[in-house]
Amino acid sequence: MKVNDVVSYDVDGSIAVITVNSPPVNALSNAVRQGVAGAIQTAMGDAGVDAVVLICEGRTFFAGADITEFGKPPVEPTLRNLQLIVENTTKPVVAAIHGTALGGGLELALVAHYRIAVPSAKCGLPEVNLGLLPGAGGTQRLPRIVGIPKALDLITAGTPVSAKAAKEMGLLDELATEGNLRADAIALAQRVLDEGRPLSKVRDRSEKLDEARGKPEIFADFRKANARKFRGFNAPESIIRCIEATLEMRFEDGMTFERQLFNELQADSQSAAQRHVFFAERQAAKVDGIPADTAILPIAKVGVIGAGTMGGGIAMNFANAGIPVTLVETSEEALNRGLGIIRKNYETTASKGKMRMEDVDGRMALFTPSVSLSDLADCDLIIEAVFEQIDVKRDVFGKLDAIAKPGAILATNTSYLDIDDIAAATGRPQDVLGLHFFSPANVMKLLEVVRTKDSRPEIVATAMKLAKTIGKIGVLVGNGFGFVGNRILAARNTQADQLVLEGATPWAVDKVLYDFGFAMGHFQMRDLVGLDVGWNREKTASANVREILNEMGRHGQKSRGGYYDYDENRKQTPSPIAMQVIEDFAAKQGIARRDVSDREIHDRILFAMVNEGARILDEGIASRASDVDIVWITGYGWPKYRGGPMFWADLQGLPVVLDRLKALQAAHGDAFAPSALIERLVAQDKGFKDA
Ligand code: 3H9
Repeated sequence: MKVNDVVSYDVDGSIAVITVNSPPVNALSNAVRQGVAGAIQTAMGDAGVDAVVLICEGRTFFAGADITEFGKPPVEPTLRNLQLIVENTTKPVVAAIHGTALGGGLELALVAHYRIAVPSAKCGLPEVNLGLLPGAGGTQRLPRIVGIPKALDLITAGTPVSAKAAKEMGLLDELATEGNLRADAIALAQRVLDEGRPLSKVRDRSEKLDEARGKPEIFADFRKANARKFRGFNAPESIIRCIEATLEMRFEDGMTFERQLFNELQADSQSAAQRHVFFAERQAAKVDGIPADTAILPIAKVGVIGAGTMGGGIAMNFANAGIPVTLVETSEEALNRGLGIIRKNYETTASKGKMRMEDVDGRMALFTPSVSLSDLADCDLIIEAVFEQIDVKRDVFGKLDAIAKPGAILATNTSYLDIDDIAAATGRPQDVLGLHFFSPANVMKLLEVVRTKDSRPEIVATAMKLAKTIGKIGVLVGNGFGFVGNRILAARNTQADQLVLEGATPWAVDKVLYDFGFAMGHFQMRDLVGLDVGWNREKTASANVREILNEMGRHGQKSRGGYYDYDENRKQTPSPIAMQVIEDFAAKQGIARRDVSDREIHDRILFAMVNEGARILDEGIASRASDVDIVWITGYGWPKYRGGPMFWADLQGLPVVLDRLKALQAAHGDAFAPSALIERLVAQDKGFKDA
């Protein structure tokens, strides 16, 4: 029997089965909550029903509250009221879980009297990733069922656990046979009835809480151990306070406290930013202008040219996804060095318990080393990661044109060069695109997929799909200097360099960015990456501070000196030598140094980035403002809780941004000339979100 469009009800023996089918992820929308509440009422009024199974169809159990309904007026029954209905039934309710029971979905399962899941299922409270805390009793019930230490880990990390782990920690009562969930859940409900088991309510349990009583150090230690990870984020501290409340308050008061802190987080700009990022990530995967039925090309074998840091890291991504890789270098020696580093990376991963040591050989077996480009003839995708120089790249592509099989995708990992120019070295520019990985390429999530004027839709669609296969967030960008990420970085570079010449110290610049929420400052990042990246030993001419530092052998962390000095443990201190170089260079340029305020550093750097992002958008190099945000969050450490540069600008209000840019232009020149897009949006009373 259909209760409404998304919920149905049927009876098997004396067990009622409530089935929810609300694609794509059975989020607990108004319709789902109303349907489930109606079905529970039907079961309670049905004299032939003794117990209830709550189960979902499609790919998953409830994936949580419906995020799209946040901020809208509540519709009854709210999730909490639905929970009261379920928890207080007079007939036992069994939650039957497959896929992922997440957030409000798991919180709903926690008010069922028993929980069963298939082994492939996962359970988690990921609200922290949205800048929230579980607001439907998760912070109060989870500690009562798994204990305080595990609840702290689970809720502040937000990472789901496997059904097996969930069973071991007491979150689940039983594991079902894969593919047999409905029948196993009905059987469990029947056993509960036959054995006269009680209507077990998690809220009434206290034994796991008792284990933690009198140990306040649990919370202090946890805060200390995670201080770095939680820095800047509001949600983790609110979560910890709610879990502390389980020891200090009665259940009902704990629920009120949780609600209060949830509401505070929900109203906060951090959560708005993190929810924006959630949808922006998914939006980035969608390619406008390419029909949904565009053929995805099979990628069964990949070739990577260059086994240096970048090439090796790129190659690992494919091996990690089980795709064989032919790795080409110019000499056996370079090849062996590259493969040695790859092996060492895997061994380190294994020693941390993140893969099995016995799997390292298997992973390595996916690599075919070669010193001949002709061995790439059978590859479906070939990625070039050689020296960043146009003639070198063109030469490689010219050779590939003669070797690669027809239809193979030819990709370059260039960071700045013109890919149309590279493609023109082949007779098949329609098969060429950019795959811009970020260092370390096996770790960083971002992949800029660069479409040229000729790239055919099939290779673009395939590259975007492939990004997901290898665990990356693919963002489609246009072919222009620095694409999206590095072009905005260039705008930041210009301002940061200029600021230190005018009077700021590199550490003052770094502190402003660190306090804004970046994991590290601008000059710290340069030192880490290496000042010599892109530096030309032959052509260097003391033309800027960076060149001079390089000429002095100060290449950054690896040479124990750059803008900072580093001790043997890579601990940094501001370098008086670098400072002297800056002052001397400023004098040579005739720049009179002055006091530069933190506000000036903040505004010049961040508004220059926003302005560049707007230009990129206006030129069509990025197709959505949210894509720019994703690039900077996943590739350059823009703090997630600030939603990316374009979201951040919208939050300030574009009229404010425009005024500030005009003031900066008057004081510091045309680098701040407002982008035409910002002028247009302000005139139309719109934000980047509407662009
Ligand atoms: C919460 O529960 C608060 C409560 O504690 C308190 C309340 C009082 N709502 O990721 P996918 C959409 S907070 C609305 O590509 P996958 C998503 O946008 C919530 N929509 O699939 C996408 O739409 P489209 C806590 C949602 O298979 C489509 O579903 N829960 C929601 O790779 C497919 O998504 C979470 O944070 C939602 N809750 O991964 C879980 N979830 O096709 C968030 C997804 O139009 N969700 N959509 O682009 C996930 O982690 C993943 O979606 C999931 C599936 C693992 C479930």
